[in-house]
Amino acid sequence: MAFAVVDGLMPDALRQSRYHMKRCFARFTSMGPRLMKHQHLMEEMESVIVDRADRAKVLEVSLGEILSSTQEAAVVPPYVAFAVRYGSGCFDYVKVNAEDLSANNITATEYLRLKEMIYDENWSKDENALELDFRAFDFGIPRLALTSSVGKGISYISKFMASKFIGDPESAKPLVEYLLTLNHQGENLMINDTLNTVTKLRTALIVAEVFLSSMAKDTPYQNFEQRLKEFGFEKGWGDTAERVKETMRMLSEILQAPDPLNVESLFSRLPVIFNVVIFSIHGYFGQSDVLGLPDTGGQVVYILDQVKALEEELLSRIKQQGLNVRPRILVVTRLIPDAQGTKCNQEIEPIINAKHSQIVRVPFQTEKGVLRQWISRFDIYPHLERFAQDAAEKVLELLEGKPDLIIGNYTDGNLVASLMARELGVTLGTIAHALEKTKYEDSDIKWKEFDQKHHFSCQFTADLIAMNAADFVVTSTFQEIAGSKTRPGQYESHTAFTMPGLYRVVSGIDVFDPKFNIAAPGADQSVYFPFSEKKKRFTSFHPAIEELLYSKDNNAEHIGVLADRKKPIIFSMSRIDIVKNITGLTEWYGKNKRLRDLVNLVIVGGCFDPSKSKDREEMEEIKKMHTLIEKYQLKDQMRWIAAQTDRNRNGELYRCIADTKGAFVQPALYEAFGLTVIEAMNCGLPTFATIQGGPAEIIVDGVSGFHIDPYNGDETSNKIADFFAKCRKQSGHWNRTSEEGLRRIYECYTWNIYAKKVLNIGSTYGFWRQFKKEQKNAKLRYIDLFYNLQFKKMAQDMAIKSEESQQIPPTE
Ligand code: UDP
Ligand code: LCN
Repeated sequence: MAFAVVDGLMPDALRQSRYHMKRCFARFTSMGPRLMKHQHLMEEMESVIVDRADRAKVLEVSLGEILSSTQEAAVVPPYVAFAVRYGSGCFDYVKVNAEDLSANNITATEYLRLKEMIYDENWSKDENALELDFRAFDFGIPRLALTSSVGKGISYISKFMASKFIGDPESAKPLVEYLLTLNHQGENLMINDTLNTVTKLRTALIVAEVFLSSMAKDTPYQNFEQRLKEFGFEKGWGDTAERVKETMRMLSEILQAPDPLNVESLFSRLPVIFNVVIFSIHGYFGQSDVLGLPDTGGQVVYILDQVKALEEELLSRIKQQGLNVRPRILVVTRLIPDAQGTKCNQEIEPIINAKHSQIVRVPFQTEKGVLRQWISRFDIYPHLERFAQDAAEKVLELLEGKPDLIIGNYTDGNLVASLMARELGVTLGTIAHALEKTKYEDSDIKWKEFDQKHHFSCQFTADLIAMNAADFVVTSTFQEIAGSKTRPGQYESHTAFTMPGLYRVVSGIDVFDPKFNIAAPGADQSVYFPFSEKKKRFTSFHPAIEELLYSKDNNAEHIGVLADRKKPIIFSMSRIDIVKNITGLTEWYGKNKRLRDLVNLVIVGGCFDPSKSKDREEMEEIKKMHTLIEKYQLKDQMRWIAAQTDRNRNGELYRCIADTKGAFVQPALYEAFGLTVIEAMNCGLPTFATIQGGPAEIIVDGVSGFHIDPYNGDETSNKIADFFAKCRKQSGHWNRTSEEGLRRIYECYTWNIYAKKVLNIGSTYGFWRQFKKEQKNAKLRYIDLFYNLQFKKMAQDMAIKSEESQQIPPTE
């Protein structure tokens, strides 16, 4: 606890600044009950204590410490309760009485109840209100202590397991028991029943190693398979004498004196994963002509690339394990009969450039039959339970058995994955891409305002269920888990929150839980490669790209003209929704004369006719774009191109922008990761990307690209203008930035790095869930209860309401 407010007082503050403090608190409470954010508190404090020196004195003491780390404060006169975030995932709650300045540390429950008083007094007083505490089931689960370890769960649990295997020879028994369970379609792998104790296994390993030492390193496994079987060893150790010996040595060392690195390496070699099921339910999930459609963005790109990388890595591992097994990866999504020209009405579609992976589409069944049309991701919840059942049947049929690993994507996919993993007893990984909770301010406390449109009650409930049920959570960045100094992470925002009238969460997730692992995605390098690789360039697209960028006419695909084509281009491409902030970029450009003189602006995304859009937010943004183009007279300096769905052509488009010595700009108000950022960097395009979210980690500011602040348009547009002004003066500046961007990508952001990590994680946590079986089962029983009593009912209510609203014609 960082702010121990001993026995009701802030003594230093009282002594030194009582007068100013009292005035401050009087101001905070003067407007009655309200929720105040950090910025708001600071502004009011500054307006009360006008003199700088006085202010400094007040800020030097406890109040200053509290205010500077406060995320929000619940004001319920005479009390002001502060939610103080003194570090990522670390919160304290302090309640101050504005009248006598007495102060106390309070619990999360007390804080949340005060907050509820502002919005729903009756409910906050309800002693029987549902309160959730997921951490209560984490007994015996180690917790990380250092912020720097957050997101590196696999290293930590390897250390923890290593420490558990030390000492008494039988302490490694769970590992032996686990090895005994490994099989492929009923055929034992690694060891058989004759090696069912640590002692027997240890001895057999020593004998086998001596035996293997006499062989040529490259002797194929088949040549000595029979002999190893006599010792009690089955397939799976390796494909050659050398590989088998290495794997055996790793295990021997673990049994003798375990060290975490050996534990990690051993798990990366165990033949555990052959069949994987990946859920991505909403949107149009397809391989062509789907990007740019509502709800269909980076998640689809991510999964298709992920599948290819995982399949490649699985094939290489299986070969090295000396096995002859065909891995399978099924991407399960919804079948949309009214597919709007896409292949989303096909039940099975092989994944291009993969050998053993398919998209499997399962329709949403309703009482009236199959749901034919696309529905927004926000409206999907009533269909998920039935979908999970139908999908499980289909998967079992196609795989002729259970998968070894189930991975969910986004809220809907994660919920269904958790239901299926629970049903089949399979290891579960979840991926969020973006949790909606942090995207909309106060979406929890004000959930009722959002519910009709966004159904956050269902969404946050589903998120809580999935993240708690998951054996591991894969994130693309640290920020996604635990945020930055000023902004809580997406997962972190589920630590403690309340939805008055529904439930209060005093411990939703702990960012220090070792289940969190960062594995950043890459970009397909056969599509996104540097502009300088001239021979590889997709030159056949050049005439079309020339037309797209520079033709003089306005049509259904583009509007606006680049009158001066000698200027470099600043380019952005995304779905047109509020958070992507393409309108923000257009406005910054429109306002900054210097930037307009230096460069042209090209935007790819959305469509031009708001009435053609099915997405509520997109419609608004489209209208706003037109207004801005008009307001700032951008018609001859800006080209707006409708969403582009051909990724090969898009790859070449990034490179053509690089040919103009331009830049990519990602202006989002918040971006979970930002695939376009790494696509652009892979193409050698200098990149400016939002400081809010993942891009802040991808780019090292001023080295491999630039950070921009989406909330400070003037600063941002000047930063971009400065770059281009400098490029004019220093010929090498543009190239240096481009090269540094590429260096950063090759070091940290490739699909091969990703696939290796995720498979290691899958294998290690497969054991971990067995190792911590009791806690896992207890938590799952709690989750069952929450699902059955809460989620199911909310989803049913939502179905009834949507049915009713379809029957009553809209009044507008
Ligand atoms: N994209 C596209 N055409 C468009 C807009 C976007 O092909 O008109 C692609 C883009 O290249 C990237 C993905 O969609 O691969 C968007 O991913 P990102 O992570 O940037 O954002 P998301 O849409 O997932 O929030
Ligand atoms: C969703 C997002 O919003 C992006 O930030 C990610 O890059 C994309 O998914 C892929 O994970």
